[in-house]
Amino acid sequence: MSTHHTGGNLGTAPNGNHPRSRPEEAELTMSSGPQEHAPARPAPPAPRTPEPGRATVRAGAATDARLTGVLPAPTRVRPAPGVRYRLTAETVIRTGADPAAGTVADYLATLLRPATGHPLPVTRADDGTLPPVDAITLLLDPTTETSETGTAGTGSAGSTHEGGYRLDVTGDGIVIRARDRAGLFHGVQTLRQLLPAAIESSTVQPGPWEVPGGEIVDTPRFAYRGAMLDVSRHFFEVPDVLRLVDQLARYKLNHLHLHLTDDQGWRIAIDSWPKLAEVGGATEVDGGVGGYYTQADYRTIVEYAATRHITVVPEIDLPGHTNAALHAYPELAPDGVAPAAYTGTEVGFSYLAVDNERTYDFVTDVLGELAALTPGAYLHVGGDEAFKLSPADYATVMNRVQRIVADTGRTVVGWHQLAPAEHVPGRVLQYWGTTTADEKVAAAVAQGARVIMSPGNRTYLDMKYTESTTLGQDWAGLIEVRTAYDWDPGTYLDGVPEEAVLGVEAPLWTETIRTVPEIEYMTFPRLVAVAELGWSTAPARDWESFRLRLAAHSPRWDTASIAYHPSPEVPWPTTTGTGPAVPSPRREIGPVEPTADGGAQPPESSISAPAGTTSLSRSDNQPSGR
Ligand code: TNX
Repeated sequence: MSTHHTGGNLGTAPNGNHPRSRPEEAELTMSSGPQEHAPARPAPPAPRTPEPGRATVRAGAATDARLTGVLPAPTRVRPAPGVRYRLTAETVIRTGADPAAGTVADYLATLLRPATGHPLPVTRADDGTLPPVDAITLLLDPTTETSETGTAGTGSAGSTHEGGYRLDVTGDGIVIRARDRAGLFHGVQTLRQLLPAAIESSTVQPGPWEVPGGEIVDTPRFAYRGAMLDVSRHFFEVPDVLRLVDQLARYKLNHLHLHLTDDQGWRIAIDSWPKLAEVGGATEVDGGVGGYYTQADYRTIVEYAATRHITVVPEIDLPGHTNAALHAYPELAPDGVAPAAYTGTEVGFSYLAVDNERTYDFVTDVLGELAALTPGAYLHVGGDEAFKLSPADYATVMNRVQRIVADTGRTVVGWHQLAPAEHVPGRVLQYWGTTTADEKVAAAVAQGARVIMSPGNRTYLDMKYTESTTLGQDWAGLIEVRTAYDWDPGTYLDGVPEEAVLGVEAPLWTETIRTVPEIEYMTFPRLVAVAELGWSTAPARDWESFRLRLAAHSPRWDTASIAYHPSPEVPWPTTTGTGPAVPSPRREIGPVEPTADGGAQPPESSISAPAGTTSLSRSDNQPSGR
């Protein structure tokens, strides 16, 4: 494609008109029996508009339904009907002797204390003995079996993959076991969903805090499960990014790709080239003031993400999408002349001088500083839409860029247009096409490249849900929840077998997105669909099951004030008339969760919508039949 046109009315916000629901899930009609793979078949299906008489079921049934409602669907769920553990003021959180479990235990305590009001002291069983009763126990155990023969382990990383866990709930207590800390952390996210939705409240709620009895054994299908935020087209402050990190963690995503540079703004301070951020970061789409992360800001994001077992993947988009850099340093421009700052939304017009050694000094310095700031394995170098460069010039510059990345010791990631550049060991192509065949990608895979699947018509979070979605674009199509869910990353692209698929990622481009509620509205529920594609294997991965689990899950978003698109494809719970759960975009927003060191974290700063942002009535904000 040569251009992308920005759809949507800038300056509008996905405000209000969200499905209204109780903060508790007791009215859901989902029920569960003692089935294996129960998430695949919760029955009977919840009606879209339950009649009043059907709207209430036993609280105990609601508790049981939570076990089969986990998102993303676990590998195996085995309910113990009628068994429950009740978290009380006496409950303690215990770890085994391995101190590494302590940070996860502290994190769990900070998640559970605000709503329960219980002290939940964290203790360590130095002698390695299991706690007797009334405890949540987190055990790091290298012998933990977290996969199921025949159902898991078909993914690229196999069944021994990092991040699996098992969770056992009996009347006496809860035990989470994992081989690694990521696994314990994922088990904690599952436990969180087994508690009533009121656990998401920041103030003390009455409870009771019952967890359904049973056993979950769970392991991820793919090693890489990610989301991308474009902070170039519109800049987002650190607390906004941390809030997104918390939301990725809920769904066991483990990579946050930050699109740090583009034509409209350079967003990361580079000490050796200071004008990149100072000059190149001073604007954004539609002429806002932009901004950039200091290196300390960037470290804050990286470290916060690490406490959530999320790896930051920084992207410097080369050799196109570089107008902001050329504006700051005209010596990098092919004609040596500084272009004006760019605040529009066209693509493909800018590129670095190919035959000028300063270009390679710049790339070496920038990627060197970024590598020093980034503990993760990947450096993303863009590579997309350099329309004005000949294939030969493109290959010249990107071959050198790939070698520069290799010299930093990192693994190169690029958008799939990088495929024709020479193969370097381990390199990763991010597929964002809208077809299911790409010969160049298949050829690169035959040479050993791996692929992150981000099909534009399935995973792009900036695509509109329907024609009437006010935000977003539609060049790759309209993406309702089922479209985002109903495909298989392991078989999607010709010539790219499952073994070559590193994982999945949902990118959010922000030409039309300016506020946190707007990010969330476009992200949810679609991000959860992509998370389940990355985590779950068939038969647990199933659309009918997924839409019911989403519906049952939504009171958590309401309680945590997370905005979402109330898709008519999902049978959301009935309303109780208490008013929209999602406040106006003018409200103050910070990270949604406490810090890992146990301290409750107030928002470090706040965001508010730009002047002129208005609420609107959106025809797609009301599911039909409500
Ligand atoms: C394509 S996806 C782009 C971005 C735009 C996006 C808008 C990709 C590698 N390039 O520059 O922001 O479409 O949907």
